[in-house]
Amino acid sequence: MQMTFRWYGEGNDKISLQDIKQIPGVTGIVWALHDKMPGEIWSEEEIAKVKAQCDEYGFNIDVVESVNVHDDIKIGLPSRDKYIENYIQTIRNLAKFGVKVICYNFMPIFDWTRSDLFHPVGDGSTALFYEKGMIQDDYNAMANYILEFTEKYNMSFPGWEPERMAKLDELFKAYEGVDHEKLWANLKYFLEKLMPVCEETGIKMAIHMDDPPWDIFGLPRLLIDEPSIDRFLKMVDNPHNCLTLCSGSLNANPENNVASIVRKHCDRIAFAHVRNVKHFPNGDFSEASHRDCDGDTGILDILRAYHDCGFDGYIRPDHGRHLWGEKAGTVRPGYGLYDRALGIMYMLGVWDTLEKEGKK
Ligand SMILES: [Mn+2]
Repeated sequence: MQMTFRWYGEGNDKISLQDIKQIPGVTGIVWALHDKMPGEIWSEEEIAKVKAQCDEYGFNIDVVESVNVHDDIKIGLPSRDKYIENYIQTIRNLAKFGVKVICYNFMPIFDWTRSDLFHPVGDGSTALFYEKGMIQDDYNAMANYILEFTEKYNMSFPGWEPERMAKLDELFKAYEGVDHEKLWANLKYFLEKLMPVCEETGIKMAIHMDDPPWDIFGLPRLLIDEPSIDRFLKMVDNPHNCLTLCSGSLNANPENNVASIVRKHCDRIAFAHVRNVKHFPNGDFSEASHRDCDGDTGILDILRAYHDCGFDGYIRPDHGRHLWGEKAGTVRPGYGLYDRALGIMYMLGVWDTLEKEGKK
């Protein structure tokens, strides 16, 4: 496996490449052009700039997270073909700079969804939190909470572009009639158009799991469990149609066994997100440290599964807690420096042990 670290870019992330360089074992930066709206072409000049910044520290830019998919593609409007053309051009441009994996998601309207971004864990740290009772019928309350946060701290979150969020009611109207089957069909249409250029450039499209893995606010969600992953891979059965297997997203539903999905589909996992989740009896959940016993995700089983399968794809710690003075305004929610660095050391500790044991 190849260890990576997500970075939001110069001027958009308080963490520097110099900081990341000091975490042992990181070879690649997971990056994106975060000022791009879904549907816009990423130009060669813009990509070259990030490549030069990462080159300076000896990091590869093999993995992009994310090239966001325009709503018209998810809704299946006639205008989708134009946006798919743009997406294909972006794939070609990225391939010229050595990019190998594109992580994306196909969630309608909202990206990951939480009710509290800085919830006390109990030891002085904070973490992302999902209160089930708060994410039911009223999408405006949840959206306002996130948008007030991003405005107050002058931050933007991927998938939460203020331009899109300003038109929430309109967006919900546009998605009327897009049920699960329609959304599956639109995803298939999108991927089938992309596969020839993926074959030509070698780029793998790696869909991220839906987070949380169930319908919210009446919007359908597709990548939610093992049967839906089976369906997705079979629907477009091409080695360039891959997964970003996100352990934390899937395990928000405690019925999901992530390690068993790894064993079943390891050859189609291009990118692994490792995140730990702690469940509460009422259905709420909190994100937790990467240490196995701090959550319910089965981090050790998952790492062992990847190791047993000889996984040689990309991996990264996913969301971490906010530690040691990291708080709202100083850190991107879930993307502080310290807990993700600790997560890497934990994962490498497990991995190195498995490697050593395997050689005995
Ligand atoms: Mn993830």
